[in-house]
Amino acid sequence: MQTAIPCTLMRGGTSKGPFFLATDLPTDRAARDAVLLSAMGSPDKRQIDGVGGADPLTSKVAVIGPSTRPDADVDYLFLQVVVDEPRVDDSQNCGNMLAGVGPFAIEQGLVKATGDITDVRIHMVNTATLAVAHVRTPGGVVEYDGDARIDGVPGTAAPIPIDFLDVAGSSCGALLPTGNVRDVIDGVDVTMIDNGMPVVILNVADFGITGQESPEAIEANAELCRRVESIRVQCGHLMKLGDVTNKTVPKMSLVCAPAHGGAIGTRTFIPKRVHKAIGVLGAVSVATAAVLRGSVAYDVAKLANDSSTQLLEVEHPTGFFTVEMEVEGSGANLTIQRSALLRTARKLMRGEIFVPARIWRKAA
Ligand code: NQM
Repeated sequence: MQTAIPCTLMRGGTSKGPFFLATDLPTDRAARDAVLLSAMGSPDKRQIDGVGGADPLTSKVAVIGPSTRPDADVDYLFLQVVVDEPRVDDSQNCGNMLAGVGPFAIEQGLVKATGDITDVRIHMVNTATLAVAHVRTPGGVVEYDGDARIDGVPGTAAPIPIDFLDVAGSSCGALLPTGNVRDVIDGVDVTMIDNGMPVVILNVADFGITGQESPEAIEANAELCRRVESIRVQCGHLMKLGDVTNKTVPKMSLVCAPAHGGAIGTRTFIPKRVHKAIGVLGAVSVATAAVLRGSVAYDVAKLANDSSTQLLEVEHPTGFFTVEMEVEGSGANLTIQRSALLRTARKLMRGEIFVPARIWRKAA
């Protein structure tokens, strides 16, 4: 016997995974996690007995419900289902899956379409922060087709611009969790920053690479990975994230001067595997560090100007990620007025996921 759970499989930005209504999952956390592990096929590096895609970027789940906050339309809880461990992690947000939240919420009747563009105010539960997604809804119906292109996704789709309203210090309590623009860990200069995602910025030169290597080549460099992880665990405490040995934050972004006409080059550990591109909020944090005078990123970044509004192209292994930033002040006194970016999403499948009834019964 198996239990059927309604769900919609969506691509959100450069990620993919099932979207559930909160009411369709067990309310108890351990029970919910057991159901999701079974649905995705974890732990197993191939996730052969589930719908997970055997990669951190395709082993993601979004849980959506009516907002528990008066200033938002819906709640969005992001869950990272660890591919090869029996673990579901809610310690980070995901700005890619976020792109699917507006369309899903409208199609599920949680938000009413209003005119050609429907603004969906999203309470991102993981970080208690707000985003506004602008979803195309001509004739009251979500439009997926369009001419927006994002690196890492073939073809084009309808644009979903997203504004982040208050993400500075989302997980660490402050944009600069240590109060410093720069610290030294294991003899290496680092910038610890959280503008939507806790990220530790490192200079590639301190690790003997150029920053143009493939993710696979970097992952194969065992000594580099060991050094990065040692710094990460120490930074976790300093960033007020506690023991991060088993957490997916902070991310570790090794930065270099741009090589393809952008503002800064990156190779980002998320945190054990190297991202094939860069996470959305990870890119926002890196872009913020790039305009932060005195930071490790500022050292290598090439900014078009020093105005308070910047369009920054963050280079990554498969292209560019464009972040729009509006800032005030500088150095440790920098404040963020606005961060915005463009994503696309696509509904791929709607139906039911089946989990063994014994798992659901244990959950119920
Ligand atoms: O940073 C990968 C991704 C992400 C997260 C990761 C994300 C973000 O590419 O907001 O989108 O950093 O684990 O989906």
